[in-house]
Amino acid sequence: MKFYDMKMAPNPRRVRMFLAEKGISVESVQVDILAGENQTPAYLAKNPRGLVPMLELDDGTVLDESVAICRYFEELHPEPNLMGRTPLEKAQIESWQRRVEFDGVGAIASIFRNVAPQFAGHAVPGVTETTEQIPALAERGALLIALFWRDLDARLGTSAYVAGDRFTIADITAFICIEFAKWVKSTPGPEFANIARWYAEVSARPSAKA
Ligand SMILES: N[C@@H](CCC(=O)N[C@@H](CS)C(=O)NCC(=O)O)C(=O)O
Repeated sequence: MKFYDMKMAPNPRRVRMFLAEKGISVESVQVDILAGENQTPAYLAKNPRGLVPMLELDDGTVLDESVAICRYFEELHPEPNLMGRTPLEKAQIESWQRRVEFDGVGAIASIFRNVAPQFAGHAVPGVTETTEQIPALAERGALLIALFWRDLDARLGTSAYVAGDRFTIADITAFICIEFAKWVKSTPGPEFANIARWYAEVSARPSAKA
């Protein structure tokens, strides 16, 4: 199998961190988005969405969503568990993971993709047609991320980790969200002490360097 990765990009990093937590190593191929390598005919033939990460299995089957790739490895290598054991725990972790992905990563992506000069005319990831940047979407992203930091801080004031009392995929998504927020200078401020406590702990994990 091959993992199509881009060292700098946030979504592939989520999967790398997940694999590092599990101690799994997979052959990887770097895809340079800025050079358009995700939009070559060869790449689009494998993954018509033109996105990274992508996992290609030995029989040619492709998985093209970060969390689906994580799910695949979770099923193959259940321990250490990152996606839940009981029906309730699985549902709770999924709920937090999705919430962080949509409300947090989505807001930062909305800022980044609508202001970063390198994505002018290419505001929507993967789309080969021209998609212009819309500054108002960046403004709304800034509004939404402020609400998200407030909510995440409240959560981490009553919970050791994002989805409960142990580290899970929801923490990986939230950690990558903060790393991504650095690119657009939208990280949570020092008033969010609970996020700061949690971020220091997660940053100290070896997988944070993946
Ligand atoms: N929901 C997807 C999002 C993937 C995504 O947006 N990937 C970005 C890199 S972080 C990408 O491929 N961008 C390609 C582009 O900008 O054309 C996932 O989590 O796998």
